[in-house]
Amino acid sequence: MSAATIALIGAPTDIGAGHRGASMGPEALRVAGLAEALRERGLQVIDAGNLVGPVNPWQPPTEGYRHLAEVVAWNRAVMDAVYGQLRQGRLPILLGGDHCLGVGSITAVARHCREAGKKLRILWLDAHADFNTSDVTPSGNVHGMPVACLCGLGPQPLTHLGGSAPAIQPADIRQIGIRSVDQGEKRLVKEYGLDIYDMRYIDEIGMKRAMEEALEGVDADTHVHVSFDVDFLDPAIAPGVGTTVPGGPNYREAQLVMEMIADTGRVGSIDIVELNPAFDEHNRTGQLAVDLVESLFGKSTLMRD
Ligand code: HAR
Ligand code: MN
Ligand code: MN
Ligand code: MN
Repeated sequence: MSAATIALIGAPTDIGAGHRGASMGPEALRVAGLAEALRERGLQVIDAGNLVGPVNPWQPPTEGYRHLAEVVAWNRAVMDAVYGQLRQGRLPILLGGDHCLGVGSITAVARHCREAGKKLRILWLDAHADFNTSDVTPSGNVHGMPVACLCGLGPQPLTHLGGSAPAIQPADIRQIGIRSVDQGEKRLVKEYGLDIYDMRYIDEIGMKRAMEEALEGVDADTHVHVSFDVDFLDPAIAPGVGTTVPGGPNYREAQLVMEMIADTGRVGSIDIVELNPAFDEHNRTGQLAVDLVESLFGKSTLMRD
């Protein structure tokens, strides 16, 4: 387990989402005791507070995007903050906010990996592939587009957020828990060759084997980034998201995912996104997210070492 100090970075916005309320995610995670739970595990945690950015103007799409200028502003702030923490040797946890922020977060992580000579493995835990473009998006919501943007497909200010594009290669990423992909998006993920462990595959081979495959090749030179979209979880256990999709991982499957990632000892950065307290029940989804992130840092039922 990495002994790096953890830095919590709040990004209170729903600028890329189709429902309001993910802007309350950072505070819900704090109220659920994220920092305290990690400290209890013996980890050093600093809370860097919240980033600031434009308010949500709640406008319809223009040229295929909703709020593109505001999305770019938030992502710049996220990229700078995440990169700043990585540079200081800390392990950033981005508290979203909606998943459009994955562009800024992962652009920063990719730069850090290039500079440190590390391989990057992104584990994208989500119900959605988030590989839409302005041509195929059914909504214009940029939270459905971050993986495409990171792979160089999207509006120039997002694809080139870090200066050059693409920020990552499709081979850097494994998507787990996927069960909602739009028509045009399906064509694109095939074309780009994304490695997707969808729910059908998980049903057939089981979560253990799926995760073994998703983690294959992770070694001492790998920086693992976990982009945890809370809608990854089955809505029966995690109602507090804007875009629930039935048929997600249950409690034990989700724990196993986190435990197996923890076992690599290579987690270097995390996003917790799409938590939406406006849809939650007494912050139970926030508490579950904290519980799962504890497992990502090695909490498990029994001592295994
Ligand atoms: N695929 C749909 C769209 O692009 C819904 C995307 C929802 N995305 C998230 N993040 N909640 O994964 O509009
Ligand atoms: Mn997502
Ligand atoms: Mn999602
Ligand atoms: Mn690192």
